[in-house]
Amino acid sequence: MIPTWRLRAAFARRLSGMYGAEVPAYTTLLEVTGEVNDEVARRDPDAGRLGGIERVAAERHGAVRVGTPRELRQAAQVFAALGMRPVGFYDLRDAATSAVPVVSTAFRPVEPEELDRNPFRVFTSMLTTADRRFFDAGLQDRLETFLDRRTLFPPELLTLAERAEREHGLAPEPAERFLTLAVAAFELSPEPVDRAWYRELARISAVAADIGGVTSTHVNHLTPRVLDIDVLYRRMADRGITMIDEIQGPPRWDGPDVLLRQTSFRALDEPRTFREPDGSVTTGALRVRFGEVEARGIALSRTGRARYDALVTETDRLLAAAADRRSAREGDGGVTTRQDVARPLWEAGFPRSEQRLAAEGLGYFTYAPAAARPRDGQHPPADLAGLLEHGWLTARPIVYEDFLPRSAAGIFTSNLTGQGTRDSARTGTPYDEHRLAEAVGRPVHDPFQIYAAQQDASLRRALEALGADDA
Ligand code: OOG
Ligand code: NI
Repeated sequence: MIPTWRLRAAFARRLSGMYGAEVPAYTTLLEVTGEVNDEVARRDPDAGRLGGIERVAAERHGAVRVGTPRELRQAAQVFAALGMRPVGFYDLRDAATSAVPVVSTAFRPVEPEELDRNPFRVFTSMLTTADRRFFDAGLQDRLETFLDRRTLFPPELLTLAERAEREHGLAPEPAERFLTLAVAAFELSPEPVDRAWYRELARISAVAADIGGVTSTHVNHLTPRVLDIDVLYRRMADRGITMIDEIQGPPRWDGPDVLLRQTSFRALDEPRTFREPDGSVTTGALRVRFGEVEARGIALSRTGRARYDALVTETDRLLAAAADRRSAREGDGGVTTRQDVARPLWEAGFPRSEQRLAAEGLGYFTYAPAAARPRDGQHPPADLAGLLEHGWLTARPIVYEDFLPRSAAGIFTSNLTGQGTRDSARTGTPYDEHRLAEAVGRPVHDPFQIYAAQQDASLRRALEALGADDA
């Protein structure tokens, strides 16, 4: 029997192999990422603090896009076979910087020991075909008819996936078949693309064309995890690969790494065949797939996240003001980068140490009784801040395992050709995690609850142990 986690690890490995063969720049990215991770592991004794080196070396996330609730449910079934559950709700339609007609969730393991074994996650987006800001009734109808006719996941794959979920694994032979079919479902199809249909959708949104303009789906990027994303960014440039303008997420600063920092290189032209309106088949190119890399930090509580969001808003405001001043002076002076603006704001407005982050309840940690505390007859204080400060407890950060909607929107748009159109005068279809859960046909987990449950369980155990010692 091959257990769930081994299926997941094998799937992630094979998908990565397939993607590397299809997108050579991804292989370069993996090489540079491996180099940087080895260097950090050698120079920094604490490198494994946010996940062991082996976990980090194998760690990837992917992104896929589907068209309908039926397809989303089927994708959920394939991921369930791999021990990956839908976590979090992301609405990318309203982001100020983008017009992307999708709602999303991320499939990932939720148990700490499963994350340690292999944390593979897939950011999964579904086209919102009923959203009138993007599609009128006639186009919605044609789009749904097109999507209802295609099969992304063959019945044999779904049957094997159901069995794997039910039995928590598969015997070697069906496991092999399952993995082959699952990887193939996310491969770029050689099937000719209907030129007129693709173009019609692309006028509205490149993402709509990428999802609804073709008869299959494909993984559109895979993302390794790097331990020093600033070094990686420079080194990719040295290798001649153009990255997007900035690293998204928190700035590099002299304080704890939190949440998620990401950057990517632009989609590359890939040869594709097209069916022309006159029926002939021609070759051309599409740019849909790209590479991304990320650095992960500490998971933030709701309060911590609110603090983070406020810092982002303030950074935006100062950046816009700086741009206004620049244009008033007609472009003299240097460019102000987001990182430069953000850093002092963080220094003034965010805890400088992990201990403060924990004591103020802004980040998630697991707690354990400190081994080294002298038995000096003192009683442990009642509050967490006191327990940490006086050395009764040690705090170990919990890694942020999820995504950031703004970076996700940035990743989508940085890789689109053309802005697309969104009729903002019309109203969109309301969507929230409940509607998404209905579409997926499975509960969508709240990421904050997952982190909080892990933290609270460890704290309870630690306090019990201290209490027992004290008695
Ligand atoms: C997904 C973009 C989101 C991330 O890392 O935030 C994402 C997509 O392009 O389909 O992968
Ligand atoms: Ni991504």
